[in-house]
Amino acid sequence: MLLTAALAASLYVGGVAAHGGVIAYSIDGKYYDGWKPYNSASGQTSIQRPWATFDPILDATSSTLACNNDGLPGPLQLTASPVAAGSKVTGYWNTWPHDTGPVITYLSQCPSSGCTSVNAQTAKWFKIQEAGLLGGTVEKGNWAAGAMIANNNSWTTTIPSTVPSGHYLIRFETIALHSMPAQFYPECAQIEITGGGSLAPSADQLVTFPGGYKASDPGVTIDIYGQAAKTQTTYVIPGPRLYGSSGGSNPPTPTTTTAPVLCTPPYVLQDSTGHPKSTGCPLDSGPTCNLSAGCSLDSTGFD
Ligand SMILES: *[C@@H]1O[C@H](CO)[C@@H](O)[C@H](O)[C@H]1NC(C)=O
Ligand SMILES: *[C@@H]1O[C@H](CO)[C@@H](O)[C@H](O)[C@H]1NC(C)=O
Ligand SMILES: [Cu+2]
Repeated sequence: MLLTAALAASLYVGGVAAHGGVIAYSIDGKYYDGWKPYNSASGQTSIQRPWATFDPILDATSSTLACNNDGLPGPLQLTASPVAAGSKVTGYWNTWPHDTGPVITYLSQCPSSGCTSVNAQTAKWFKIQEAGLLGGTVEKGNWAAGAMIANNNSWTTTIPSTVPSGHYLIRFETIALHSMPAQFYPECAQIEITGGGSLAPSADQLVTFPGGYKASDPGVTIDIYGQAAKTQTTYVIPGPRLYGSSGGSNPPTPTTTTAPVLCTPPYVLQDSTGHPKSTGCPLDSGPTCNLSAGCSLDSTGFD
């Protein structure tokens, strides 16, 4: 009986090994175990919000996109505290199989009573770090997810020293682009930031999940095996403009410039942060839109 159970368990783990998520954190050198999706929920204590399965989310507008399924507070939910503003927070993934795609980190501020009462699906998130295509072409280049794998399946984000002190959810996400539709892997943890600054995110830097991404976002629809991917050297990371991108502590991600492209309605040209470009994209004239050059299907632009 025991042998059978052990064998079944090992087969099961093998079956889910192609996916996963953030399984642990370290914050300023202190290590925190994550939630264990395949263990009983009973008695589990973690700073991480519970999640149920290693499977990816395949819909950019899924109700579970904020903190995975179900992302509700655990019965014995913990919060990492204090986390000094400016701290380095590392997320550790299981042995990660998907080396094509971005890695993105968000924060969401909770009330002063803490995050445990907060429904992640209605929380407002801002992006504190993002990395996508680091070099080369979409088809064969180096992606942030590959760098994460190379770095012990881990990704380190610095809490901006400018964010106001308080309770936050921190959301690490990688999006795998090796198959279509794109695969979303978000997990969240609760932290309390101390010694922060006074730069609140602006309204255009805040999104909800679902809401922050669209199925039609170029960073979601991208075909890494298509003809355009052979020469394309840019990737539009989905989501809002980076927090503090005009003066925060995180240096802005280097942007690569592309030649102006004219887009016809209902297409608009987006910049590298997914916002409509204010110039170079007349809505009432121009040739057929070149989707591979960064045009998006949303005539109203982001938001
Ligand atoms: C690599 O990651 C594991 C967690 O998956 C962690 O326990 C270990 O300390 C890390 N190794 C280094 C050298 O950071
Ligand atoms: C579309 O844009 C891509 C990237 O800028 C470019 O390589 C390609 O030649 C363009 N295609 C057309 C038909 O203009
Ligand atoms: Cu997978």
